[in-house]
Amino acid sequence: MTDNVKTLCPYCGVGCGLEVLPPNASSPGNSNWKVKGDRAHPSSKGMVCVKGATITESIDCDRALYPMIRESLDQPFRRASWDETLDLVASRLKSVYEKSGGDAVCMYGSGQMQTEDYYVAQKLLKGCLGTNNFDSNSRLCMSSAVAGYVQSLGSDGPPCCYDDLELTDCAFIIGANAAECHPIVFNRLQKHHKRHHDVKLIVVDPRRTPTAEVADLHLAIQPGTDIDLLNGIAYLLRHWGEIDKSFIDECTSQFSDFAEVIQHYPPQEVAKRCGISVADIELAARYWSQSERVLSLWSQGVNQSSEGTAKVCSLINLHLLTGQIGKPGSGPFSLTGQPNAMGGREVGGLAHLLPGYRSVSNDQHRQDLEQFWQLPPGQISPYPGRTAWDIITGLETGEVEFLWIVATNPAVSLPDLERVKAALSKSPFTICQDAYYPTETTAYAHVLLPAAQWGEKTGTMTNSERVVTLCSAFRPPVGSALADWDIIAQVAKRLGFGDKFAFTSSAQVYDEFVQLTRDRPCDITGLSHEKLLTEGAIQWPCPDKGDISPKRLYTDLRFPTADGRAKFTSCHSRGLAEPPDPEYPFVLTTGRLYGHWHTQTRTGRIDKIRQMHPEPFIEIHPRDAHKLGIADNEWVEVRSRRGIAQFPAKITKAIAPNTVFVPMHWGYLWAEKSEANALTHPISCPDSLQPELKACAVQIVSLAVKPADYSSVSLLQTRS
Ligand SMILES: Nc1nc2c(c(=O)[nH]1)N[C@H]1C(S)=C(S)[C@@H](COP(=O)(O)OP(=O)(O)OC[C@H]3O[C@@H](n4cnc5c(=O)[nH]c(N)nc54)[C@H](O)[C@@H]3O)O[C@H]1N2
Ligand SMILES: Nc1nc2c(c(=O)[nH]1)N[C@H]1C(S)=C(S)[C@@H](COP(=O)(O)OP(=O)(O)OC[C@H]3O[C@@H](n4cnc5c(=O)[nH]c(N)nc54)[C@H](O)[C@@H]3O)O[C@H]1N2
Ligand code: SF4
Ligand SMILES: [Mo]
Repeated sequence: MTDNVKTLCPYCGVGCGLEVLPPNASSPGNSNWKVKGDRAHPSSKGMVCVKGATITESIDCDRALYPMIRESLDQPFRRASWDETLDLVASRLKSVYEKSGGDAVCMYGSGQMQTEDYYVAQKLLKGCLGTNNFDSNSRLCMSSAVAGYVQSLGSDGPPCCYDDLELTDCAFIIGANAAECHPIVFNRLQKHHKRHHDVKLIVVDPRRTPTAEVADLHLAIQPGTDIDLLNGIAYLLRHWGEIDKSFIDECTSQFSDFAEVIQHYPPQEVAKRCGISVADIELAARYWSQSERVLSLWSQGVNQSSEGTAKVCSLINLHLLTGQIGKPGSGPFSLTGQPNAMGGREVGGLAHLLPGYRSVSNDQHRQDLEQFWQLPPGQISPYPGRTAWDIITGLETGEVEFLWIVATNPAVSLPDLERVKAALSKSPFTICQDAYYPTETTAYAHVLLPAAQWGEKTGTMTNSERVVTLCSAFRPPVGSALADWDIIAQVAKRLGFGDKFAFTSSAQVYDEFVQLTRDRPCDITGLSHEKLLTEGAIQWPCPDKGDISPKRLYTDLRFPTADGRAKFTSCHSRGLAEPPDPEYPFVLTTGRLYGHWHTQTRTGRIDKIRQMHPEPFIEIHPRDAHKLGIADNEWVEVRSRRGIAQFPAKITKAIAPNTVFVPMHWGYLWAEKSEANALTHPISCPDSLQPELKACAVQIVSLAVKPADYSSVSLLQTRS
């Protein structure tokens, strides 16, 4: 291939279009593929951040090249052929299924799978095997946003689009560090903010992040007090009469319950609970009331909480109270984390969902799927399958006997890691299907399946603003790696479902899937690989018949609920699941850095990015450091009820007092005793079942010097 190839950045949910340029024949020695932003892409208009710009530098480092198998975890892997490996996987799955039923089988996937990969997995697990035990790392990421949208608006699906970033009068960013985590979304917003002095930017975050740095108002609330703040703003708006009465009357339900709840949030009370001033709460409410168009943006500071869904609903309540939805420049806009977290939702990639924004608990929805997949009536289970954490507890009890992990690295990213690792060690049979080797999780696998990754397979992904982009292959897979959908389909064929998995290309998989979206909120019956290739990225809804759809959802102010009205879902604040106490006096929060992507399988192998973020660290407020007698760069041990970790201290006013911050990126392969999740707990939101990865109680002890046995390993250094 010699022409430039258009594709999508495979990192974050912003979904920037990329153009890949073939290695330059005229400059020998430079054999790398290069990328640049695709100016024609509607979401990013040619912009990229450091991660997108350096993506090709990692595509040949430490790849998983061949299938590998071993009898038990204490043995070395041996290379095997695809035939031998797939036969082993299929026969093991079959014997577990026959002995213990479908519920002993689990697949744990990822928002980094393409839509086609996801679809084939849903058809095999939820359809043919009749188990809903497919969950993905979106459980740790977007499931509170999904549950909140469904409860408040009747359906999942962010109603806004990126053009709203340039049309808003007030951006309310809560629990998101967009400058580092959604850089191109943030660029667009920041340009608009700079250009128009009357446009306001409010940031709610216990840390003074680069996002908060440029805000007109930074509300550095104590972790877990978001609902207090949101209800407090609602209290003031109502008190001042700054609410949209006709919108409330005509387009919403349950307002009186909400009015009752917010009465309990007067500003003095809220200020005390949140640890901010009354004046700042009033200013935030003023910005809301004085702005014609308010756009709120959120991510994990809201979702990763034991009251995540309630936080999302409380935020949407503010939009309903002020009629800030369904019009340009306004609305509640969740920023999706992974490149295809949205596609995963379309295709039903969580344990309670089915393709086409359907739910396993809905009789009609199951019937739709059973007919479409030509399965016997009653084949699909009406009960949600195991969530990510339930898979771990299922390994503990022995109920899970077959675990297939695809495109995620749970030995770093799940909470309470010691428990996770102990459970994985007990697993009778684990498959790790990854593009890289080793990862922290491959140590717990019996079978390694090498996956073709970005650039080596063609498929689709959907970004935060519902834009679907075709990610085209531009080079063959390394070694004998295969596309994820193909691997899953080959196992399905060996299980006797050949007629249902006779796909010969991912384009065929897509054609089948889109039929399942007909007349659903995420209707994409008008899309195909061919169309996306010739016309470029396209936003949904995109039906194959009827009018061109609007860029925004709910512009007619009708909502997909039973009565067509959006619902006020009133919630009281419950606070943190594990609040600090005298023994564990600090709240640990965790998150991301600009250059690194999650568990570093790619960014850890890129020099430029390693130089940007060479080592893990812990942020501590100067007041707390003083009390603990800790100087900048001194080593500390952080202990929670579940585990320990050690870091050099970074003493900074950027973190609120009583709160400390650790980045999530360092698993045990990259630095010793530096895992944020050694400390976190698995308690989750009762509605979304998303764990509270953003807060746990810890104590901090000075070590003064670097522990003698510490090594910031780096795979690259140890291997070269
Ligand atoms: N550079 C980079 N970008 C990424 C990723 C990456 O790994 N690296 N990953 C992608 C993915 S999958 C995701 S999900 C997104 C995540 O994107 P974000 O959610 O923006 O990122 P985080 O750093 O996890 O958390 C955001 C902020 O939540 C704050 N926070 C903690 N507790 C609370 C609280 O109780 N209330 C409030 N209001 N805020 C709180 C933290 O201080 C933190 O600054 O990023 C995506 N983009
Ligand atoms: N403490 C704490 N923990 C967190 C979070 C937090 O904020 N704090 N955030 C949570 C969130 S929001 C998320 S999204 C998760 C992310 O956590 P993970 O999903 O565990 O992180 P990644 O490093 O992105 O793992 C993706 C894996 O897929 C592999 N891969 C890449 N491309 C392909 C492909 O095409 N096919 C296959 N089969 N494999 C591929 C990569 O090599 C990598 O091993 O972490 C969660 N955990
Ligand atoms: S903003 Fe996100 S999608 Fe865009 S280049 Fe950066 S990591 Fe990739
Ligand atoms: Mo995420």
